[in-house]
Amino acid sequence: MSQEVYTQLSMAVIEGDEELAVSLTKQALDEGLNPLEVVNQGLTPGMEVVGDKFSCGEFFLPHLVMAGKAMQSALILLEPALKAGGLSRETLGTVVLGTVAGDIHEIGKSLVGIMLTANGFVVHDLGVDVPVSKFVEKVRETGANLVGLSALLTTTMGVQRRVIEELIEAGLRNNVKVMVGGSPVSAQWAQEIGADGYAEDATGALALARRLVVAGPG
Ligand code: B12
Repeated sequence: MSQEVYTQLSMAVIEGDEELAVSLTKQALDEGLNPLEVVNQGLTPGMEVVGDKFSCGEFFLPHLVMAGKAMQSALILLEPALKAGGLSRETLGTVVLGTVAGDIHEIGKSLVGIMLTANGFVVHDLGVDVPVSKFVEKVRETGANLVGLSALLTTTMGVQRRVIEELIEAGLRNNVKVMVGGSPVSAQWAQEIGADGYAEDATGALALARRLVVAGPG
């Protein structure tokens, strides 16, 4: 039965039908489905199709906007259940998170924030289109031990490198681990720019954050 709801949810995102995405998400929660599965098996596969259709010229910007709204509204509903499903009640670390300058993609970054918050991290989410200097200031202000940089565009990936350079310049790099993500980003890119790690999705981001914080500074 759950697979049917997931397929319908994917379709609702592909069609950019916010109302349907919201009502199906309510239904999924009422049926007691796992909220993370709703994200990973319903909403995200739909978004992948939207991206593919955009790449091949079948979809245009308004489709991305509508699909984005549908997924975001569904995520707002899922957020309390995702947070309640978290395991850790102790504070594991402090994270400064954001989508880098020039980039307004929000959904994946927010999902990473929800997963980290749910599992014991204090997250300072700076939002989207975040200037390099703002990441540095926030790390200094909060004494964060982790920075998460999201970039969804090949044209904004380079800003991740600039944040790392500015952290070095500010003398903060030895106190803070840097993790990077977003669809064009890879483990190889992370290594190339001197980040401490890369994760493909929000579950991976949580595992990585745990690993980096346990490893400690330096
Ligand atoms: C929805 C969407 C939009 C929406 C975003 C709405 C919103 N509020 O966020 C809007 C309409 C704003 C948009 C705009 C544009 N978009 Co757009 N967009 C997408 C789309 C279809 C889905 C992105 C998404 O939300 N996915 C769902 C989430 C859950 O997945 P995610 O973002 O990948 O995040 C996961 C992982 O990457 C990872 N992760 C993400 N961040 C981080 C951070 C850390 C630290 C870690 C560890 C992990 C991590 O975990 C997340 C959760 O699992 C993608 C397609 C794609 N395949 O990515 C295109 C895509 C990213 N967009 C694209 C483009 C070209 C654009 C525009 C330039 C279009 C235009 N002509 O204007 C503009 C750019 C605007 C800008 N300056 O930023 C291209 C980018 C091509 C490229 N390689 O550069 C893509 C790939 C589409 C395509 N196939 O061509 N877009």
